Formats: sequence, structure tokens, C-alpha cells
Amino acid sequence: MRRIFALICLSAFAALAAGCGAYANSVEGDVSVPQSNGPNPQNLPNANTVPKPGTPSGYPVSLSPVTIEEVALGGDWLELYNASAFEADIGGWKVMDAQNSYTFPFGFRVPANARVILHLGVSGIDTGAEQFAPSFGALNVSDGSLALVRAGGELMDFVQWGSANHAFEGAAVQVGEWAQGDFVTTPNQGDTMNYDGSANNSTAWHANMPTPGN
Ligand SMILES: [Ca+2]
Repeated sequence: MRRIFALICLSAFAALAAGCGAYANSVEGDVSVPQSNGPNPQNLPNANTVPKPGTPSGYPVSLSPVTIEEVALGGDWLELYNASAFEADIGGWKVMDAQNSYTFPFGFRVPANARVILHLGVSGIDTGAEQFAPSFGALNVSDGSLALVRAGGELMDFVQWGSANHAFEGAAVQVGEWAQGDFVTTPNQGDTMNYDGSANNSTAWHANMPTPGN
């Protein structure tokens, strides 16, 4: 009796396996998987040469691949950093303070692990590494805030200095990008505010010598 039962189980399993195989064939059809590093006439991804995603090198605490990394209050520029291992399209994203807004041009991309400087209040030649926002008013040196907002209006990053309750603080707290009432101590003249990526609050910001572009 036990042997018969085992036989039934085996044949049921065999039928199931055959069924699975037939299904797989119907999905894959006649497509053959490239086998070597050689020419790939079917132009299919070659399992041997397609790079595998590595360990993410991005900032672990931020929801955005691109963050505000450095702010020069007196010099009126700021730096965004793509900390991820992938190119980021930030076309339509806005840098905003209480009075001003700058929108990155359509299709603007930041390569993986690269930075872009946004110059405020001055004109210049826009490149992949530097953008100019001539109509953006001077940042408030003693206290203020800056927000990075995605094209759909979603707040992606935020920093606030000198005192609390500046523009966008509520939205930043709501999405976990800032702590309520928190602010960065205003740096000494000549220093910039630098973000180290360790937290979504003022403890991750430090006054330092300017490092535009790196
Ligand atoms: Ca920098």
C-alpha cells in the first residue's frame, strides 16, 4: 500500500514537472541564451558581459539618489551630489528657497557619483557640471532653508540653517528628510555647509572649506 502511494506521488510529480517544462518552453519560444563573450548577433543582453549591480553606494538615509551636498551662503552657490551608482535624470527638479526657484532643464542628468554646481544670481554657460540661475536671489547668510523638489512636487531633500521654521520644513519633516525644529549652525564667513550623508538632520552637516565640484 505504501509503495503504491509512493508511486502515485512520483507520477504526480513527473506530470507536474512536465507541465512546468512545457510552460517554460511556451514562454521562451525559440530564443537562445548567448553563451559566450563573443559577438551577439541577436543583440540580446549577454549574461556573461552585462554588469551586475554592485552594493549601493548611495546615502542610505535619503529617499533621493541626488542630495544637496554643499551650500555656500556668502558665495551663493550650492552643490548637488548623485551618491548612487546610477545616472540620475533631474530634469524638471527644482531648487527652492522661500522666495526663489530654479528648475533644471528637461533631460538634465547627473552621472553616477558626480556633482553639479548651481550658481545663484549670476549668469554663465550651462554645462553638465555647472548650471546658472541668474534670477535666483542671494541666500540669506544668517538663517534660511533650501529644498530640492522633484518634478511632481515631491520634496527630495532639505537643509535649514541659523534657526527653525523656514520654508519647506513641514514638508521635509513629513517625508523624513528633516527633524522638526532642527537647524544647522550658520558657518563662519568663507566656510560652506557640507553634508556627509549620515543622517537626515543637522548632525550630518558640517562647516568646512569650500569644495565645489568634489
Ligand atoms: Ca563639495
